[in-house]
This record gives sequence, structure tokens and C-alpha cells, in this order.
Amino acid sequence: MAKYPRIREQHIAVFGEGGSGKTVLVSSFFGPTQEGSYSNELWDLVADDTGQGNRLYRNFLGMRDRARAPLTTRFAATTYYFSVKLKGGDNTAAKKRPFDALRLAWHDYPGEWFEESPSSEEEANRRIDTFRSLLRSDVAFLLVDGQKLLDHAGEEERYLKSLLTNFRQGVLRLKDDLLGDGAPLVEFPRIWMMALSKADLFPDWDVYTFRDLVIEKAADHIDDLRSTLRDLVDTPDALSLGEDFMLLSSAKFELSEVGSEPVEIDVTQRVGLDLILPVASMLPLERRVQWNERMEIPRRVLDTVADGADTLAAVLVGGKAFGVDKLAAKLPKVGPYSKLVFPALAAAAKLAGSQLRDLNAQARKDHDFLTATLTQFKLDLEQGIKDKLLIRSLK
Ligand SMILES: Nc1nc2c(ncn2[C@@H]2O[C@H](COP(=O)(O)OP(=O)(O)OP(=O)(O)O)[C@@H](O)[C@H]2O)c(=O)[nH]1
Ligand SMILES: [Mg+2]
Repeated sequence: MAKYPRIREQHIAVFGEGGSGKTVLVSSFFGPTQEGSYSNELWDLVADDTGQGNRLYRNFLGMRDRARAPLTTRFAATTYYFSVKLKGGDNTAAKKRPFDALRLAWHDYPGEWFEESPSSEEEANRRIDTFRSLLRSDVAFLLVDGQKLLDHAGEEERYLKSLLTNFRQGVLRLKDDLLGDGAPLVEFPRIWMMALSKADLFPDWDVYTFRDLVIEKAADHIDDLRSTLRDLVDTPDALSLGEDFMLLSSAKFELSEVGSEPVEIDVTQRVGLDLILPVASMLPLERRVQWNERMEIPRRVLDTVADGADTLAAVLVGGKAFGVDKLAAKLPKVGPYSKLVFPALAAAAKLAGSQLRDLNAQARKDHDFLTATLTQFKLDLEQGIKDKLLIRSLK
């Protein structure tokens, strides 16, 4: 019997208005992993539901082979379930590892839900259910539509204001239903990553260009949205919005003329997609440590900031390098916050540079695919920062 759950679940919440690129993003995240030419030494990505996987892959093929983007999402949300299946399931390292698969639940829904009122009671309920599922993730990606920024060149504040205000009003409309008994939410995305979608439209930009524009033109509206989100949650200080930024492009869309159908969609030119998993799984662990060092956070909140962070930390520092190799066995699942856990989390969160690269190389050599994957995620984050695709909060 496995001592730990063998599957870890991770939700991916992408918030974005109609046409901002949500469905293309999920298609472009999954599609390339199914191509014959794809290879990943550490894990395979599989869709848990074959039909769903095929529909996503068809979206991708439509783009790749026929320059056709998927249709607007209407009426209903879909949650795509993927599993990141680690390789080497039967080797010795695998027998000891706390989990074999990372299960991703990626929620896609019609963006118009944030812009238009529901047409029926039933639809209103569906929206609330979807929103609740979205709120189960640790990180929320808030898409800023690159095409709309371009359409508003010189007066970007108008678009940014409407985006942030619409979203804030959408949250306010749902507030009563979300809070139910009035108690603030403990489980809530604590990291709100502002992501520029369609970044291929701005070949000269790096993430700093994007961040500076957003702050310059919309700092007040970010503040307003932040206070609305803070009103929903337990321990509102444990919430970041307007601190983390990234660039995303699902493919390079070549248009013949402005506003026309694409003539070519180059799905091999993608930006930031490989950062989604590292951001979703590693950033919460790091943030949890940063916050815990800075402020008092109740255990019930900490536990939801990065579900299973203890397990991840144990994997990362499980090696003898830190003299905490027995730690994994000792990590409590419940009960008082052990003095032992925090150092392990902190050590895991702070792994960086050459130490991280050494651990990764060693894990690959040992065919310890879990440690290799998690250290790789951290290396990917470092690379994303170096490449100016990602800004992560230092607070
Ligand atoms: N240049 C560029 N265009 C993109 C990109 N991703 C999406 N688009 C364009 O944006 C359109 C809308 O993308 P979708 O993914 O369908 O948008 P959505 O957010 O799912 O929209 P709804 O389903 O209506 O909520 C696509 O048809 C493309 O024309 C991208 O990475 N780069
Ligand atoms: Mg869609």
C-alpha cells in the first residue's frame, strides 16, 4: 500500500474575456504533446478522457494544418483532466516516491460569462459552479488580451479599465453565492498572475514592457480589484495581485490584413506555455514560504496556499544534501504545524542556481523522475525570469 496518495491534483484557472485566447491556450498546451515528434524524457501528458483529449487535439490540428482557430466557447464550461505521468513507474526510485502522476484540472468556459448576464436560472447556477471550481486553484491566470491592447494602442487604459472593472463586477455579482454563510473563503487562488495573451503581436516586448504598461495605465483598477478579492478571503494579506506577470503566446498567427482570418498559424512558435506547469505547481510553494516568513498565517490557510506543499518539499529536499533525508517520513498530514516542516519547505523553496542544477542532474542520472521533474520546474522558472517572460513577486 502506498503511504501517500499516488496522485496529486492541481487546478488551472484561466480568467479571460471572450476571445482572449483561453481555448486556444489549452489546445496549444496539450496538442504538441500528442504529436509524433514530441518527446519528453521525464513525463507524458495524457488526457484522462479520450474523447475530450481528441477534441482538444482536433482544435490543435485545425490550427496546425488548416490555419483554423477553435470556435468560441458557448453555453457550457468544460473541465479538461490531464495527467502528467512520470516515467520510470517500476524503478526503485519510483517505489519510494510520494506520487506518480500530477493530475491537472483545467477549466475552460465561455468568456462572455463575465460580460453578459445569465439568460436563465439554470445558466446562473452553472456559472457559479464553474467559478467555484476555478477558485480551487492556487494560481489564477488573468489574461490581458494582446489583440485588444493593440486595438487600443495609445489609449490602452480604456481597455484595461474595462477588463478589470468587468471582472471585478463579475466577482461582486457572485459574491453572495460564493460566500454562502458569510464566512470568508479559505481556499482561494492566492496568486493572481497577470498574463499577456497573444504576445506574438508584440515581438519587441518583454514582460517588463507589459508590466510597466499595466501599472502605468491601470494601477488604480488593479487596486480596486485587489480589494474586492481581499474582501472574499480569510487572511487577505496572503494574496498577490499586480505583483506577478508573464507573457503567453499559443502560436504565431499570421493575418493577411488586419481583422481577417489567419492565413497561417505557426504552432511551433509558442511563448510561455512551458511555464504554466512550473508556475502552477512551484510558485505557490515559494509564496507560502515567503508569506510565512513575513506574517502570521493560520495553518488552515497555509495548507490551502499550496495543497501538498509538504509533499513537494519532501521530494525536493529529500536527498541527503540537506541532512533532512528522514524528513519525508516524518511530515505530518494533520495536527500542529511541525517545526520540522517549515525548514524543509523553506529549503525547497529556496533551492536555486547551481545547487538546483546539481540536484536535477543527479536525479536524472538516478532515474528519479519525480525529483527530476520538480527540480526541472524550478529551473524552468529561473529560465523564464532570465528570459524576461516572467516576473515573480519577491514579497
Ligand atoms: N496572435 C494570436 N492570436 C491568438 C492567440 N490565441 C488566440 N488568438 C486569437 O484569438 C481568438 C480567440 O481565441 P479563443 O481561444 O477562442 O478565445 P477564448 O478566450 O476561448 O474565447 P471564448 O471561448 O469566447 O471565451 C482566436 O480565434 C485567435 O484568432 C495567440 O496566441 N496569438
Ligand atoms: Mg473559448
